[in-house]
Amino acid sequence: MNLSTDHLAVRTTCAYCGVGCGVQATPKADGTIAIVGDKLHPANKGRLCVKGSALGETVGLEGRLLYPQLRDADGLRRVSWDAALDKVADGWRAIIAEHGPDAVALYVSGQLLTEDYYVANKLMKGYVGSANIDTNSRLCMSSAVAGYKRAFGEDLVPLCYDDLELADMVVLVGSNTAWCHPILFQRILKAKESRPEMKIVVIDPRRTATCELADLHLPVKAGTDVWLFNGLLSYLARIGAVDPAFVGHHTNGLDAALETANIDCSDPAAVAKICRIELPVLMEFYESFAATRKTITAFSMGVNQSSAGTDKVNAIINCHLIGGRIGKPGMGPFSITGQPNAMGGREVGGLANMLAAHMDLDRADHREVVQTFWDSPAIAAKPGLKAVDLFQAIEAGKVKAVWVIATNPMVSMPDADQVRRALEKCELVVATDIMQNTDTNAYADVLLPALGWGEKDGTVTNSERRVSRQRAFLPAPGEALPDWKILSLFAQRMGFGGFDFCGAQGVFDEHARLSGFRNAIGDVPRAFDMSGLAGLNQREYDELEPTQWPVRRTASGELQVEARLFKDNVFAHADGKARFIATATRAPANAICEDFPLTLNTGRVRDQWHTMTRTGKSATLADHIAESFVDIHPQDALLHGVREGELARVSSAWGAMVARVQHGGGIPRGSVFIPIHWSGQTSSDARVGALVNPVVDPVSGEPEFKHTPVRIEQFRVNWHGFILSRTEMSLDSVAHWTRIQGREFARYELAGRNTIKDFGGWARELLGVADLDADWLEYEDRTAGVYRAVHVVNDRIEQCIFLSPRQDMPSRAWLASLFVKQELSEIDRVGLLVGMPVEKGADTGPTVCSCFGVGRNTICSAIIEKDLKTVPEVTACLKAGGNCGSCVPEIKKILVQTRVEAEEERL
Ligand SMILES: Nc1nc2c(c(=O)[nH]1)N[C@H]1C(S)=C(S)[C@@H](COP(=O)(O)OP(=O)(O)OC[C@H]3O[C@@H](n4cnc5c(=O)[nH]c(N)nc54)[C@H](O)[C@@H]3O)O[C@H]1N2
Ligand SMILES: Nc1nc2c(c(=O)[nH]1)N[C@H]1C(S)=C(S)[C@@H](COP(=O)(O)OP(=O)(O)OC[C@H]3O[C@@H](n4cnc5c(=O)[nH]c(N)nc54)[C@H](O)[C@@H]3O)O[C@H]1N2
Ligand code: SF4
Ligand SMILES: [Mo]
Repeated sequence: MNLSTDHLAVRTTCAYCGVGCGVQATPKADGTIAIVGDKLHPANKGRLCVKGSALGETVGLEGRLLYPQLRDADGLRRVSWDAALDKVADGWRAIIAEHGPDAVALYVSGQLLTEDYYVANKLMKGYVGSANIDTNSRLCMSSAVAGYKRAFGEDLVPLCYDDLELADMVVLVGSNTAWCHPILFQRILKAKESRPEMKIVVIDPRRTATCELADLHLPVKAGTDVWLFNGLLSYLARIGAVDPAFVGHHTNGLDAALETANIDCSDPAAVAKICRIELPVLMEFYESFAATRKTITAFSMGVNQSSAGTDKVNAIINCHLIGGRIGKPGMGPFSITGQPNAMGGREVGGLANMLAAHMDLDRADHREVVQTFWDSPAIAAKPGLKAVDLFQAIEAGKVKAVWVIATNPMVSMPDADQVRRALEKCELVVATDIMQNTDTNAYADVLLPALGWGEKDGTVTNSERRVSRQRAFLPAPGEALPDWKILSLFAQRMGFGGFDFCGAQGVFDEHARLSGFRNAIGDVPRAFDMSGLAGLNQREYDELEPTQWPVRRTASGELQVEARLFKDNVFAHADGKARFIATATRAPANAICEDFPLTLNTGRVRDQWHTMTRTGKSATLADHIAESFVDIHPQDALLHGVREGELARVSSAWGAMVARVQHGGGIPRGSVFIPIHWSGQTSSDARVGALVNPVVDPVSGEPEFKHTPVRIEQFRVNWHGFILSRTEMSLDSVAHWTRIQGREFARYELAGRNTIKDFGGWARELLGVADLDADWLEYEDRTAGVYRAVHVVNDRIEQCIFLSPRQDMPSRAWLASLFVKQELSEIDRVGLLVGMPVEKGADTGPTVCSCFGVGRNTICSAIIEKDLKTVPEVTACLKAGGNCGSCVPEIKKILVQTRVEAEEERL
């Protein structure tokens, strides 16, 4: 019998980052999903990073929100779609009637498909008649959008990915590309392998994994990028590295920008001092930039998420304009987008200050175009509330209903405890999500179930303006519906016409038509033009190949695509010219002080996605970094009385959290780094958003996520411990816990403040093992305060618990390996009692290569025993690093460390 399911393979697009890799998903006969990279997709050409490779582990229905629910005094209860949507529509109608359309709001997400996003925007701006729709892209891309608009007149990312391979120098600013955009990073590395003279520069206060393979790292002092790039502009002008023809014919404003830059950035020595970069390193960067025509400056959240974010973006663009490094292959300022559809959101005008199809809210002619096209009863005439202002207006009672879609603001907003206060106060909170339990859903009055990745259909646009199809390969679970459909059903209930779409294809068609509708009114045509994709029928839409915009049809019907913008040096401002923007330097909004002497920097880790509602389901992805941590310089740790491996409480003027102290080796003195991923679902108190300063950039409204003054102190506990359990636990009684997904079990890291008198009784109660006849192995050393117990059912390990006053606990990797065994051996039982593996090599150490599950100990032993010297040798020996390559920078670091340590031992 032929059990092959290859004929079921569906080509779709990854659910995660803005690289937008093509994925081929094949449902298997055993119910699992095989995931491989799509060789035909131009973004990744068959490669996938570890998150993409693990997509199959995240599509299960555990924890899914499957039915509409309403909250009443007794909690949530399941209701019909009709009842749920009536509740929302009645609520909105009453609030609008009494308080006007600005008393309601949508808060949406760059993880919506373009079709969903389009309908949300049309609903608010054209029918409700308010621009109170903002998106989590405010927290992400809004500074880049504002910077591009100021410079070019339209939000246009001029490059394509191929340019990264054509460049002679790639400058990565505030971007941990190796971890956050792994496939782009690998494309850059591959290019460098074949052209070693290609230079990679990283500008980041931390020495990140991205730095491991860079030629030059500028550990810029957080928040000082404007000084750095103003200094570069000043230097380029001074040495005559200027393209006078380009500047003269195609730009405005150089003199003013230079004058501003020269105020405090004309002396490289002074810039070096402010930016805390050694002068020779700074000069090497300046000289290389001047000498290299084909230069790309790619930037991400270290630039955007700042109270000077928009100025940082323009300071970078200025340096490209002065030498005409734009519009040609291999050069330009490149904003790397975060979410899978950050760009689609920009196309439909998802931000509160934008109109659809790259048109402007504040232009009457644009409003007229959009309203005419929509034939809508209203058109929002003034910008709506930006994310931070929106939640403040909710708390102040000005906005009385909010509908949150595909984002988790209780975790991801700055001053996240303020979001809680706002949601508690809000009259009507609606949340559309794919998961039942999220920190935000806990405050919703109405929960609406959406289709998730693998079930829904539509398009996303990646960082290089490439539109790709996400295609369904799984049946719709429960009563979940596509987001565009939920919004359309709601709109119809509100009595609005214009929402009877036949399907995602119908929405896409309308979006594509609007982009071409009276595109050239007034002045320069808008570059955002997808009119070439208008009129696709269902089959053509289903078969749509990844396509970049602008895309138009020639007179003979051929598709005409532009991979790069500004080839002819025509920009989108009315005069066709680009603008230099004068960017005056200013320090981050809140300075450190006696009470809060350290700067908190926040960001991502390699194997988790945002608030972990999806990646948190994968045991493969949990292996790399299991718990939240606070990375701190060893000298600062000493100064503040915290120790590596122990828990610390970090607090700011806004809130507090607890995480484990680590010395990652890449953090400068005076700052700490904490990842953003842990929520109330995965840990008792590791929500870093609660600490973050809600100050925003004055132009873009983007919060300063990378620069909050904090202090750190010991989090005192009496005991440490952990549990591995096949059943889920509730640990409210424990002072600090983190839940980590394992294979066939959940792991809980614990720390307690209580004094345990009766270990056995306490452990049995916590694990719920009341039966005294249960197969229960136990060891207790009262005086040392050490306790361990194992609950065995049918010779398989069911649960285990280990407690100690110190951090001297057995290897979790070893214990995890026992959970996949059908039967425990005698040697395993002995090991469990003595608290360590009896067999050599059983403890593989923390996972480095998630794809092949290779641990650090295994890699270190192989390096010593087999005398391995290079990453390819490690890969040949252990496979580690041979699939997605995301761990290559870490293997390289381990190689260096292990060989240095071995050498020291030999001497
Ligand atoms: N693994 C993983 N990948 C992701 C995501 C994820 O959750 N997990 N999320 C996606 C999303 S939505 C986004 S927006 C992107 C974000 O991608 P990145 O922007 O690459 O990621 P971050 O870790 O937020 O921050 C980048 C770096 O900015 C540095 N930085 C902090 N302050 C400054 C500064 O003042 N100047 C400079 N030059 N650098 C500074 C930080 O030290 C950090 O290393 O990642 C996308 N990809
Ligand atoms: N401290 C700090 N905070 C940050 C950042 C930082 O660097 N530091 N970065 C910011 C950035 S750049 C970003 S992009 C945000 C991200 O922050 P969020 O958007 O809040 O994070 P996610 O976990 O991606 O939330 C997505 C939600 O949508 C749900 N979901 C998934 N698919 C679907 C779907 O198809 N339909 C619907 N309706 N729901 C779905 C998920 O279950 C999840 O609850 O975080 C921001 N917050
Ligand atoms: S780089 Fe990784 S997370 Fe990003 S789209 Fe590609 S496979 Fe997905
Ligand atoms: Mo983002």
